[in-house]
Amino acid sequence: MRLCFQRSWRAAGVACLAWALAGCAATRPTGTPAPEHWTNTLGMVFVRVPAGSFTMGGIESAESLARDYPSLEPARFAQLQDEGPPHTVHIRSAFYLGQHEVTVGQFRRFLEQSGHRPESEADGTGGYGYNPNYDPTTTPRGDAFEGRSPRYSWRNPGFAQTDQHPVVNVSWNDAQAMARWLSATEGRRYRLPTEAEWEYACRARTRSRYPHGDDPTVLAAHANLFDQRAAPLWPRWRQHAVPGDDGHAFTAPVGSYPANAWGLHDMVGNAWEWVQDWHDDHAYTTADRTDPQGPSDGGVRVRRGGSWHTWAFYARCGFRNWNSPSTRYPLVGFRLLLEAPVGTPR
Ligand SMILES: [Ca+2]
Ligand SMILES: [Ca+2]
Repeated sequence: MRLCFQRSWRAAGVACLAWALAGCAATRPTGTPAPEHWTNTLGMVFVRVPAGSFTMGGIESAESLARDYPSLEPARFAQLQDEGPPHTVHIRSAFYLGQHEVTVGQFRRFLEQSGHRPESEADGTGGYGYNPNYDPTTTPRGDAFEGRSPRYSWRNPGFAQTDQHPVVNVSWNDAQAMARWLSATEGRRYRLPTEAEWEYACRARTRSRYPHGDDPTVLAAHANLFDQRAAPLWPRWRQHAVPGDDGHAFTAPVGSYPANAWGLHDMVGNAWEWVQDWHDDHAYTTADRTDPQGPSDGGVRVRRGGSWHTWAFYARCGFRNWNSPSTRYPLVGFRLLLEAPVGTPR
C-alpha cells in the first residue's frame, strides 16, 4: 500500500486516482484539519469519519416548524413521529464514507466490470423519468414523473447527466450488488451505511437541521434542492421551492456545493441516498444505542437526505423516508461505506 501526503486533500484525491488500481490511502500531515481519504479501484474517494457519539433524531415543536416552513400546511408537522425520540447513539469504529454519491461514471464502470444488470433492465420494467409533456394530473397516482417505462433507467432519467452526476433510478438491491462486487474484487468490506452512520455523518457534530445550520432560506448556497431553477417545471409546487437559484433544475455534478465539516458533499440534496436499514416508525424507541443496525425485518428500506426535487423541510439531516428495495426513481441514488481499516486486504 502506498501512502500519499499532500498539502491539499483535493490534491491528494487527484494523486490517488493515478494509483487507483493499487488502492491508496491519503493522509494529511499531523495537525492539519482535513480528513484522511481513500480512493478505490473505480476512482471513488472515501473520507474517514471518526468514531464518536451523537444525538440521533428529535422532533421540533410545530410552532418553530410553522415559523420556518410557512409554505407547508400544519398537518405535515404532525407526521414526524418516526424521528423521535432523540437518543444518544455510539458509533464505536471509524469508517470511510463516500465523499460523494456514486456517480453515473462509477456505476457504469461497475456494470462493465461486473456484468451486473441493474434491476430496471433485468426485470424489463425500466424506471421513471422526466418528460416535459407528461401531466401528473392525468395519471391515477399523480406521480411527478413518467413511468415505469423501459425507456427510463440509470442510463436515462429523462434529463441530461454526465459521468460526474449522481446515478439515479437505481434500487437498493443494485446498491447491494455494487457493494458485494467491490468487496469481492478489492478484498475490503463495502456496504451501505446504516441509518445511524448516515445521520452521524450528515450532522458531522452539528445538532442543526442541516449541516450549515437551521435556516432553510439559504439552502440554495449549500445544496441542490427544489429551487427557483426547478420550480417553473412543476408550477403547482412553486411555493415550496427554496429561495434563490442553486444553478441546477435537475441533478448537479457531485461536489458542486460546499462539503460539511467532515468533508462530505451532497449529504443534503442532489440524490436521496439508500441506507442499509429497514424502516419502522418506532425504530428509535427500541433501537440499540451502540452501532444500531435497524429493525431485523421490514418491507421498505430507508433513504435519506433529500434530492434535487425535494423541499427544504424534507431534506433535514433527521428526516426519514423509505421505499421498497426494488424501487428505482430519478430522485434516488446512494453512497457507499468502506469499513476501516482499509490498509489490509482480507
Ligand atoms: Ca436545484
Ligand atoms: Ca444526497
